[in-house]
Amino acid sequence: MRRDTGLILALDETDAAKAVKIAEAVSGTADAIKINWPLILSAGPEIITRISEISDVICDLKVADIPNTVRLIVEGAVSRNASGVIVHAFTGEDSLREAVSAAGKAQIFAVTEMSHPGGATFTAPHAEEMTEMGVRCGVAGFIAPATRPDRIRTIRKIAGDLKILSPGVGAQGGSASSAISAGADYIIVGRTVYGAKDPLSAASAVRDEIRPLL
Ligand code: OMP
Repeated sequence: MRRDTGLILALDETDAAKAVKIAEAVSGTADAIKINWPLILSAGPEIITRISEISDVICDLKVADIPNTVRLIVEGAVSRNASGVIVHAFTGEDSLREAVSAAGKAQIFAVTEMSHPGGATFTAPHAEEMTEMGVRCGVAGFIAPATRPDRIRTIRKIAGDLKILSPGVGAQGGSASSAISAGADYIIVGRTVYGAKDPLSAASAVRDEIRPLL
């Protein structure tokens, strides 16, 4: 995945035609487009391949299962041309290793601490351990919360050179520049961009905010 702008668009738009239009408009300004269940459930899994014709695609399936099921899901995403897949780390080392193995050349990103308030209850107390485990398992990077930049700083110390992708900017209250300054490589932004009247100018505003910090 390139790092020209440091912006990843979270395309949680459920109208498939609108989603494709937004992807086309924003693709030059975002380094990748992240697709989650809302769009996959409304448009069908073919949307992964369709968006991959426009941009690198990260499939945010938040896979959390036994190793065999993890493999089947990751293979299903990669065979549709996903460049990356987001999985949960709390399932443990065997499931995480299986995800990395099933991904082949695609990249696995493991969730450490989630960005919403509930993320502080169960994920935060184990985020450091989950990051250490991710490093051992060979993941490409981690998801860490833009809503708590101090936690990005902590996770960065463990993650070393691995990527940190950080959601929670805008609609969830986090700041893009604070997350990048704390050690994130990419900012994941959804509603602030795809929900804007002009998604390209909203994406450009985030790009311009973080450009001096990359
Ligand atoms: P907005 O809040 O609309 O910017 O969207 C954030 C996107 O990042 C959504 O697609 C979430 O599912 C995703 N996300 C989080 O918000 N918090 C997390 O802790 C992890 C993710 C994620 O894995 O991408």
